Amino acid sequence: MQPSQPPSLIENYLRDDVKSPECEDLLSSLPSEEGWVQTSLRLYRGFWFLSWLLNSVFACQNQFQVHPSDILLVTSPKCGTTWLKAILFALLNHAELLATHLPYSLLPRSVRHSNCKLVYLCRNPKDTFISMWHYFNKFRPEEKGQLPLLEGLDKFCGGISVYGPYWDHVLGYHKASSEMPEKVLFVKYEEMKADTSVQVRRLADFNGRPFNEEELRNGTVEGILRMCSFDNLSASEVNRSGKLPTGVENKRLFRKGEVGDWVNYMSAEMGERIDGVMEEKLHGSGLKF
Ligand code: PAP
Repeated sequence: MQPSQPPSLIENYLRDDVKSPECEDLLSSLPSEEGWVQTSLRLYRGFWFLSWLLNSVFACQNQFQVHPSDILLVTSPKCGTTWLKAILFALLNHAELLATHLPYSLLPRSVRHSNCKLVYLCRNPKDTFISMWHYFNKFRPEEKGQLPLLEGLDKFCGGISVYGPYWDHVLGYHKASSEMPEKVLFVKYEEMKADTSVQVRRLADFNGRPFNEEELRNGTVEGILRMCSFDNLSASEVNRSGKLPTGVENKRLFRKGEVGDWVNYMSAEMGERIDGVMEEKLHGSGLKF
């Protein structure tokens, strides 16, 4: 007999019935919306989740115990997790690194109340939206075709995206970083692209392991930049042919890695719609994209 395999991420995207009896009642009481692929999204404490992932969210909230020396990488989907994970992995001398998309308000208690550090990476919402649209289209069944871009835009601007509303995700960590800068480092993808070297040194300082004179002289920073560059990571064998434990092919995580790619897909008016929503939602926060 074949041991039963857990469903792959792709299979999960196509089914809606992965629930434990314990949370079935809770799940069915949550507001629901049609998702970007095939399965529905559920609104849980102000954020939209893939139905089949909520079990793991509950388990993580209830059981995850962080170690005070842990560093957690947090992102909203498609903001550059893969890139920053590689950089932090190099900075931490190849230590295991935890990464999550959970909103700040839904982080396990042990994370919020311990001395562990969080690095939060966000990205211009227009590029995030386009990256997300491409990514989820890859999981849609052939008969459904691509999600029409305008339909995706309506969802994104209405806050209905995985771990969205996007603005609430970003605002949660922006506020936490303003209040506890020693605990939460707030980083923008665009700043990383503009001067990766400066940001890598900022990350090292935040992690409490600044580069020493010798490392600065012998090109350690430049080595990390080269190793973690889009070209190098996307060309590596493991990323061309490997898969994540979820079943997603690593190559799906590398598309273009550029700033401003949204102009190749959206009209100026569509871009202004996202700008308008973000301006309204971020008003008074001091955060701008
Ligand atoms: P995830 O949410 O599925 O984990 P994540 O890694 O956060 O995805 O984001 C993927 C984006 O980061 C892709 O952007 P794009 O669709 O606009 O191209 C991907 O190309 C980009 N990316 C991946 N690696 C790098 C890198 N080394 N440098 C810059 N951007 C990168």
